[in-house]
Amino acid sequence: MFIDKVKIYIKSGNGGNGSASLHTEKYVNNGGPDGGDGGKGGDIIFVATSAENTLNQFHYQKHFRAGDGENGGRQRSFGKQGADVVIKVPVGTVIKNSDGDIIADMYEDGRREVVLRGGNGGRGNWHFKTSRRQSPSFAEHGVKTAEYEVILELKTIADVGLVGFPNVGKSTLLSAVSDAKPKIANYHFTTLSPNLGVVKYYDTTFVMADIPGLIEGASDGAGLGLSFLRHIERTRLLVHVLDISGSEERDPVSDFELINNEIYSYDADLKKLPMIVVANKMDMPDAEVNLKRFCDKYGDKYTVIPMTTVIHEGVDELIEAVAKTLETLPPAQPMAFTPVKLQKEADDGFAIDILSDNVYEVTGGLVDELCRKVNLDDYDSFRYFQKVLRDKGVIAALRKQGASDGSTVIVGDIEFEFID
Ligand SMILES: Nc1nc2c(ncn2[C@@H]2O[C@H](COP(=O)(O)OP(=O)(O)OP(=O)(O)O)[C@@H](O)[C@H]2O)c(=O)[nH]1
Ligand SMILES: [Mg+2]
Repeated sequence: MFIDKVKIYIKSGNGGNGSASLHTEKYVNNGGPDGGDGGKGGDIIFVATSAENTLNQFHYQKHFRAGDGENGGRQRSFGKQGADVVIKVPVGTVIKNSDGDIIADMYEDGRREVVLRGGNGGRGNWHFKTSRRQSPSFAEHGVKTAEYEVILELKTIADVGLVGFPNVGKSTLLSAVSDAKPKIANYHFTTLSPNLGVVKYYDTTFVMADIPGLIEGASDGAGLGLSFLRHIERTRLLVHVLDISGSEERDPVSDFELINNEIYSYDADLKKLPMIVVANKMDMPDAEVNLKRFCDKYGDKYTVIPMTTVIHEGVDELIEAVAKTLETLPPAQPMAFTPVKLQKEADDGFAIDILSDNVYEVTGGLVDELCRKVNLDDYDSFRYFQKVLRDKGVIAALRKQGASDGSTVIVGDIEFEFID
């Protein structure tokens, strides 16, 4: 199993409610409001790690919820913050919303992105004490957060991508040039996920990825095709491995064309990637003849390196050719994108709609905020609500739109009569 695209569900913690406690003590009458603030909910944080190579862990766990903030208590005791949840993803994971817009590109090891913020805690009642309102018996509710769906897509980041028909010796090559230990066997599709290896060349290193599963029709999803083509996008150079002996009664020249065709029909931009050709299995019959035929056709266009990978012949030449070409190329770049945010920024705007004769509805961020803050069954609270409407210019705007004594005004869930 190799998962490189997965949908998961994330939710930051709710904010705790503020407390509406009134201080009581023996022999003290009306000690005043002492309700503490609710705690902030936990965040959902993604961290990139090179310790992971796949998104397989998300096959088992798809739901992530950060802790809720605790409610505030008496004696100004503050609610505890909810615990954050840290989700580790392999380097190269792109996080998208359900519309496919990019939220974050987890491009380098250790990169940390707060994708969802926990809801703020509600303020306790002592915040609302004024000279005229000595004992407010209401407090704010904490912000309740929503659950979001996000798509994780792994696009392996490597300097070099190894491509080629199944069984030509890609994994053998990766193990010969690097510290990677991929599985090697004499059948097709031995490799089921991109393996990464670090290749040393004097005092520099580069990362090589074995991109498996390319066959005819891969760009339409045949074989293991499409999912692996995704991993080629973020390489700087391709090494195309051929079984130059044609040992499986395949023609290396037409296989070369076939695989290139799949790569370029997946993404025409990939034509810009430089390509070095490895003519592998030079120890086998017919290799020399085929190599000549290949070079007659493509020798001018590509650097061709003959190799017998099983006995490490040609390894140094290949490493040198790759390292020298990489030196001439710009470093790998993160994707260019404008990040989107999952959560809307808080806004305190409002709009007024005239629903019918003398019925006005106020909507917008201000209303959402207000409705979470006040408990409208409570007289004090309702007074506070009216005051905010007045202070924020809602009452004036209503008047301007034609509201007068007796008009019906709808704000969120409540309906009241306009009194000028
Ligand atoms: N004779 C010979 N056999 C080789 C050479 N290189 C690799 N092989 C053999 O070819 C077979 C396939 O090698 P792999 O490295 O697994 O090939 P692959 O391209 O990774 O194949 P898949 O992962 O299945 O797509 C194995 O049996 C290797 O031992 C070589 O230079 N000469
Ligand atoms: Mg392999």
